[in-house]
This record gives sequence, C-alpha cells and structure tokens, in this order.
Amino acid sequence: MNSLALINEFLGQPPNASEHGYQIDHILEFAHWFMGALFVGWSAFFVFVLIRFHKSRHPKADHHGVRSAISTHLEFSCVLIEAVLLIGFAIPLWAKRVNEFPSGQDAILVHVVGQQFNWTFHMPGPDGQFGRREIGLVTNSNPLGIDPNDPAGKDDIVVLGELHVPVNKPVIIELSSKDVIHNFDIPHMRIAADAIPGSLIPMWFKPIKTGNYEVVCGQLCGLGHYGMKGMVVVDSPQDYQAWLKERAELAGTQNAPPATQQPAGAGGAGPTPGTIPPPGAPKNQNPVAQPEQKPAQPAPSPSGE
Ligand SMILES: [Cu+2]
Repeated sequence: MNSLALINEFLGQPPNASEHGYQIDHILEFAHWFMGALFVGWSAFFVFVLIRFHKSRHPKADHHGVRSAISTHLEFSCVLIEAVLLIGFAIPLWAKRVNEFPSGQDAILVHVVGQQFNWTFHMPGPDGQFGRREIGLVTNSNPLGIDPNDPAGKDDIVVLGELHVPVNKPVIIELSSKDVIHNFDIPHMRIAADAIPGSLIPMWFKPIKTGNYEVVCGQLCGLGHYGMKGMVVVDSPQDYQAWLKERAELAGTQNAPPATQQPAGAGGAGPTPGTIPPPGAPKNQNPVAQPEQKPAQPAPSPSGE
C-alpha cells in the first residue's frame, strides 16, 4: 500500500480482498484527498474572510462586493475536477462492473436472499439447477420456499448466514429480499447492492485472498438491522470442495420430499428427514408436510387445526 492510500485506512476502510477492489480504492483515495484539500482550502478562506472584512476595517458595507474573479476560477476548477472524477472515472468503472459479468461457466452462482434480520444463501447443488422457489412454501425449515416436488431443488444447498466460495474464482450473486429493502455489503470485497423485494439484482466479485469476510446490511431495515450480519468464507479449492460435499450430503437429507409422499415404510417412528424442524422451531410444527401454509399465519395448534 502506498502512503497516499493511508487516508483510506485512516477512514476505516478494511483491506481489499477482491480483484477489482484496487480500482474502487483509487477513486476513494483521490476523492478523500480532494475533499480533504477542499476542507482545508475553504476553512482557510472562511478565516481569511472573517479577518479581511471585519467590521473595524469596513464600518460601512461596500455595495460593489468582490471585484476579483479568483473565487469564480476556484469554484470552476472544483466543478471541473469533480466532473472529471465522475465522468472520467466513477461512471466508466461502474459501467465495467455492471456490464462485464464473467461468463456463467467459470463463475459460482449464488442466490442471496435478505430478510429481517439475516442472509440466506442458495446454491444449485451438483445438478447446477436452482429448484423452484415459491413464497407460499416458506416455513421455518424451508426459509426460501423451495418446492419439495421440483426435482431440480432436491440437491440444492441452502445455508443461513455463512457462504463459502473458492479463491480466485468469480462469484455471481443474484440478490433479492423477502420483506423490506436491505443492502448486501461485503466491505472487504468492495461490493454492495440493495436487495429489493420482487427484484433480482445481479452483482459479482472475484475474491483473491482466503479468509473470513463479514457481510453487513447497508440499509437501515428495522430494529434488528445492527445484527444483520453474515460471513463469506473464501476457501482454498480443496476446502471449498470439502464444504460443498458436506453441504450436499446435508441437503440430501434436508430436502427430502414431504412425509406424505415418501414410499410406504420410509416414515417410521420418529421424525422423518424432511420433517426435522430447525433448532428453536415449535415442536409440533411440520411445515414441509403443509405446503399451503403461509409464513404470516400462526403456527398450527397441537390439535392439527
Ligand atoms: Cu437489512
């Protein structure tokens, strides 16, 4: 890191861990120094004016005012520098980020869904196909409402709060929200985008350093907003494969068809794989077997009502 970039560190920017991040950092670095110079310049000018035009030196107001054009030149220079910053650097970089997506074959594709107050990650599993999602199927044990009858969804991987990705491979995220507007922000990866209900927002990054990177919500989304955090773990390719295998095995048990559709004899005593509620869920709840249940409705009573 050069000494000029110290200003980013001083202002709390965490170290960059993504391929494109240095470009964002350069713009931020320049903008921060420029704003610092403006702050010092205008503050000095303010003090100068206070002294130069003090009442004791000008007992009577001068109706002609300032005759020198220097302040006009200064202001015009500021506008020019800001225009260059915006049109010359910021907009082209933004255009590159949103227009030049990596091709689907080289990239990891993840659906990220925000809700009050956590992030859920949805990966397609070994078949590479996302299962159908239906808001009416959302339950505590099926937070994304994956259709249990869709074969493409059987091997899907759904994880709450922690996403693993391999290093040096682009990650394409398709972002959405189940309730209000959130903002999916990974400060170390220099990316952030709003998660908007009803929209699928694409974004991407390429991690270049292994490690754990915090995900935060960048929009004030409710009382629990401060705790809406997650983690992106950038693994070595071997660690990533091991994680994927482990999650795929878990998915095989979690996304089993509803108990009512399992072959005779499959659902013996005790909970069947598809009906294990997540920790903390009401004990009598059997959401997978009741696909018509809406999330807003109260949990069924023990009588089966
Ligand atoms: Cu949020």
